Amino acid sequence: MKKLLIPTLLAILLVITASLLSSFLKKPPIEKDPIVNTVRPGKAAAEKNPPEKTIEMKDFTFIPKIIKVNKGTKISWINKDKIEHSATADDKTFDTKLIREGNTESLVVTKTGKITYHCSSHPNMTGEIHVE
Ligand SMILES: [Cu+2]
Repeated sequence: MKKLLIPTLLAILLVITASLLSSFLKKPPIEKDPIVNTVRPGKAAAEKNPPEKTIEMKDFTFIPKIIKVNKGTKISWINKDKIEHSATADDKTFDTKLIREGNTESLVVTKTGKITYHCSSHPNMTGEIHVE
């Protein structure tokens, strides 16, 4: 009888462990926080319509030359010169490529910090974006 005790105890322990484990694994997923669900559509909408800033390319100048924006802002460059200009980040993180007269190129800034940029055709044509 004594010889059977240990294997029996082990078997019981195994059954308990297994049932605990399976009940843990079968646990339904935690219900989604309703706050998250109500926030989500608004957040998605905000991403679709981010705040916007427009920079003109006029007379070989970015106007305004320096802008301060919040992270997530959409920045658009519109070329008002007859000659093509680009907005090319000095560190190459972005490049609108050459923009023709009357055309616009946009991007959304996703990182904070200072971005300096220039026109690829006219290196003296420079601008700065300060992202907060
Ligand atoms: Cu240019």
